[in-house]
Amino acid sequence: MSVQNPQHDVIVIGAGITGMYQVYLLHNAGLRVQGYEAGSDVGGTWYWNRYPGCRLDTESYAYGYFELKGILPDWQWSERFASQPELLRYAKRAADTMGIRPAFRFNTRVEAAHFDELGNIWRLRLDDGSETSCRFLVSAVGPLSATRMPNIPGIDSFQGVSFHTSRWPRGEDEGPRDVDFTGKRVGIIGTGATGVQIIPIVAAQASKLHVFQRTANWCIPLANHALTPELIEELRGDPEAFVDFLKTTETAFPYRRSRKKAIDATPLEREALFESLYPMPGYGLWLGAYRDLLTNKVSNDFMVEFVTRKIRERVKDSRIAEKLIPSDHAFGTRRVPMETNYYEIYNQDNVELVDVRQTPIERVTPKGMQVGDREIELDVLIYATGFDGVTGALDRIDIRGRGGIALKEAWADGPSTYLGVQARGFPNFFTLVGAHNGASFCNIGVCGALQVEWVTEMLVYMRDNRLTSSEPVPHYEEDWTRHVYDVYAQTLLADTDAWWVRTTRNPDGSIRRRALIYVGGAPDYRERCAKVAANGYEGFALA
Ligand code: NA7
Repeated sequence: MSVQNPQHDVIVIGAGITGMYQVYLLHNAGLRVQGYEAGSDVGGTWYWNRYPGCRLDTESYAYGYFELKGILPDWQWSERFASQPELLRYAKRAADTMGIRPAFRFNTRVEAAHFDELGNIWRLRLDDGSETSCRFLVSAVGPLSATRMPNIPGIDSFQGVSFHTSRWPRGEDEGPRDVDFTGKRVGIIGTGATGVQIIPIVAAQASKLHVFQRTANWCIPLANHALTPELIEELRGDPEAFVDFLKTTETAFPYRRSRKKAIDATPLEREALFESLYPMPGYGLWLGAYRDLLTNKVSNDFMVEFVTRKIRERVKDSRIAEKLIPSDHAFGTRRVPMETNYYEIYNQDNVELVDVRQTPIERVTPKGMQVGDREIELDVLIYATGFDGVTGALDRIDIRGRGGIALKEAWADGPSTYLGVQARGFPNFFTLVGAHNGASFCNIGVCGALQVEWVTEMLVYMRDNRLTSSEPVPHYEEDWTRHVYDVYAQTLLADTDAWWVRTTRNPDGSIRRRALIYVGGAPDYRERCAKVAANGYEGFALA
């Protein structure tokens, strides 16, 4: 392999919606681009997560960038919050329309990517043992794709059926393979967004469902409903204008926070606003209420008091209700799971909430779960235990930059990046919807695509100006990284564990949390990126 001539101009890892769009735009720009994808087809999140109940918690018509931008002009969403089969159909149709499948190699995992300093190229090793190379390496591996199995002794000894929600057995079409829970004793570990989606579905079928909860979450109603073209028109209007509106909101969800602070409202005003938002579809309560929700504990407590009351109203047994009320984090400081009849299932005789914070799981046994001195017998055990968030998928690839430094080591104390796009020591390596960039705490359908467009423009600029190397200037990276951590520290999120935080213990026992996302708002982020581009990619050393 010639050092000067890599096999490809650009390699994109991942064929989720972001990676698909990246390959499409780079190919259209005339670059030689190759994609690799571990799955057998496109779709990313919607390819892997096929558990029953899996669906969007973003409004479909706000998430569907390919439809909004005219790539799929005739696409018709059937529900306000689309289900996984519909989303996978959407991704596949978009792939067909963009014609990007031939540019991808499927069933292929990138195992290693090493930067060759002499040749200024990235050399990749694939899981079939073959090697390839590129000038620019773009990660589109997704912030929630590295499945996390819990470290519970005896996991392999279980003799029933068990799987992680994001490795659900695949059906022949776009959906999950049917697993019949009728008459079965089922255990589900985890009560995050995934657990809260699947639990009511299993509860409707199983003879007995044990929900193993470690941390209660603040859940609010999804209020999903069917959509017609007329309703979409009414809710959204002109697609172009709608994208422009989404770009002005903090997270590209179709909500704008009230300009008012909760502490400045009267109790009656607050109650009226919360009551009006609670039954509404989507994230109004989290993203559309008072603007000091995530910065002022007193204001947050008003919301906590309100949602607490709702949980108590919905769960009949007060002892169970108290267990379902979070006691360790403020409202909205972790992803708020969106639920459909979630709290009501705890009124059913066939459902038991097992508080594994109070009585920890000892081990998985051949017959079920040992919790304290009790063995709970199960036929099916479902791990809704989440992901190694944001950096997890990159940690699983042996990525080495200048001097053979591993990315995982370079980021051992938390990511250090410039704009969340590039990191010093890893020239020509770009991360989409990755650590510290504004697309990772956002409606990824839109923010991921906007980031793809920005990266495309940068790579085209480099090509047109005969530039073959890009790497952050140290002090720009330091300033950005400090800014990311500072902004995070000013919010109530800073005191809470979530998939977007890396939590470690200092030698003195104190807890250290490093944010993996940027919470300064998507408009702020894009404005910074646009300014950097307008100034000839200021802060990137281009050569
Ligand atoms: P999450 O939100 O990370 O939730 C994982 C859940 O699994 C959470 O309740 C965890 O409890 C629980 N968990 C993990 N390990 C264990 C062990 N060992 N014992 C008991 N419970 C455990 O992942 P999701 O898949 O639900 O959602 C991810 C995102 O996807 C979501 O935010 C949306 O953006 C889409 P913990 O809270 O850690 O105590």
